[in-house]
Amino acid sequence: MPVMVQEEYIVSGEHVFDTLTDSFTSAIKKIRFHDDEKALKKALLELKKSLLKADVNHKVVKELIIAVETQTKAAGIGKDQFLDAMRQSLHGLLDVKGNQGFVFAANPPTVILMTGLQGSGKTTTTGKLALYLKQQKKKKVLVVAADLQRLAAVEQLRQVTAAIEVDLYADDEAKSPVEVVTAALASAKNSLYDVVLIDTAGRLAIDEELMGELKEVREAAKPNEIFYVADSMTGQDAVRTAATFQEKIGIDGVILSKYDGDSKGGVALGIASQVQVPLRFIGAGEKMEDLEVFLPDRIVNRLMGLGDIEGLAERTANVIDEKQAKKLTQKIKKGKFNFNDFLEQMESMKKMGSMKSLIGMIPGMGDMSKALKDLDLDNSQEIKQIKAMVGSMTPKERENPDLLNNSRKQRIAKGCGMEQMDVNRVLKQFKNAAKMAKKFSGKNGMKDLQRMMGGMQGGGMQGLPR
Ligand SMILES: Nc1nc2c(ncn2[C@@H]2O[C@H](COP(=O)(O)OP(=O)(O)OP(=O)(O)O)[C@@H](O)[C@H]2O)c(=O)[nH]1
Ligand SMILES: [Mg+2]
Repeated sequence: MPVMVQEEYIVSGEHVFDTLTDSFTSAIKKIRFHDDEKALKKALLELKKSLLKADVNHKVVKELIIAVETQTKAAGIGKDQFLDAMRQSLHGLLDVKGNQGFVFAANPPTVILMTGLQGSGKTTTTGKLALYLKQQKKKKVLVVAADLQRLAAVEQLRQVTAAIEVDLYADDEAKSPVEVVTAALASAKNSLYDVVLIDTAGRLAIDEELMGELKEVREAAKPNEIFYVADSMTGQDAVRTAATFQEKIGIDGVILSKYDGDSKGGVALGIASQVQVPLRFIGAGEKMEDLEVFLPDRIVNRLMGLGDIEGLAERTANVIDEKQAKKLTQKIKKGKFNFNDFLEQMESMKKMGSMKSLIGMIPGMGDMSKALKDLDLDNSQEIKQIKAMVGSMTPKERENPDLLNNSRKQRIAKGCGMEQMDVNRVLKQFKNAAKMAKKFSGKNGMKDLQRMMGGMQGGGMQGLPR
């Protein structure tokens, strides 16, 4: 019996595992019939190629392919069996013994040593982690500037921590990182900090002298955990250096930075399976908000194109104000969504970090995220035009789009340097969007969205498709 391959089932989850997810699509499309050994072989070959292209280590690829083949055959060849086998094999690779996310020590402060090669993203990630702990976990965080190697390092950290309003311990006179760390910890205990994050100096390559320094800092700080920040753009090199750090000083978790770049998905699989240290967070952007907890389940789901509710929830929770969202729904219902609301929405979207990674997490929206890949809220032509138009409106016109008659439109067009025709077009689009929104504000539309946004604040997921 033919097995139909539903295209929409395999959405390409842009974001983290672009290449890998594409590989699923092409591989699975090739399996059309039960017991079609040839189709399975082709699918496996395709998968193998894509995994290698995604920079997954060849030994890991081999293991994965054998596991998928054996399991698919045992269950009877078919699309679903293939997907199940894939899911389980990926889990097998990503599930590593150890802590997940951030783990607090029984007796505060929880001390974390941030390590990694030069330029891997330690300082940026330290800031991101501090913001995460402050916003999502409501913790009092102290960041320690223990990089005395690079001249501007302390100043960089000063700017990072100032921007997110987190305390910094720095001492420009200090002679050694050990001195800074010792004093910082004493002060952290006195001032009852929950978490201390220590940013250390980078290493160009694994070098004995700096490794020695790191060991001294480790002795002085007695950290609860050592995090290794790996630049995912460096592919297999990241896996190798992580393994060396693990061997020389011992690491408890890996944070993958720069996952938004051209990094290939394989590095996550490589670190988990080859270094056997759990991935804890993923940094996917230069903004301080661009940090996500790494959960194997979440990544596997995203790989399989099922979306990522938890990741979405985490990001939206600190941006969307429930009351504000309710007010907005009311307005939309009454057809009163105006230009001020529009501008407000744009601002809160920007706060969420990059739109594309957010969209990719919504179930079934993976494909959309590809289309939106280049949508840049600051530089989109459309949004620029609307903003320019709104800038030329009087406060009354902003409140009430219906006021806009011909002569007002003419004035606005002049004010923002657009043709009246364009003003008409943009206005029409805006009205259509408001109409659509009104439609969705019915029983099952906006309400679900609202519940989704609201429910996320308390971490609840009521009413959401799983
Ligand atoms: N796109 C992107 N850029 C990042 C990310 N994380 C860090 N960066 C950038 O990478 C560069 C280096 O980051 P740093 O945080 O200074 O790296 P570091 O490891 O502290 O560097 P050293 O202190 O010199 O060892 C900066 O330009 C960051 O903005 C990320 O997740 N995405
Ligand atoms: Mg640094």
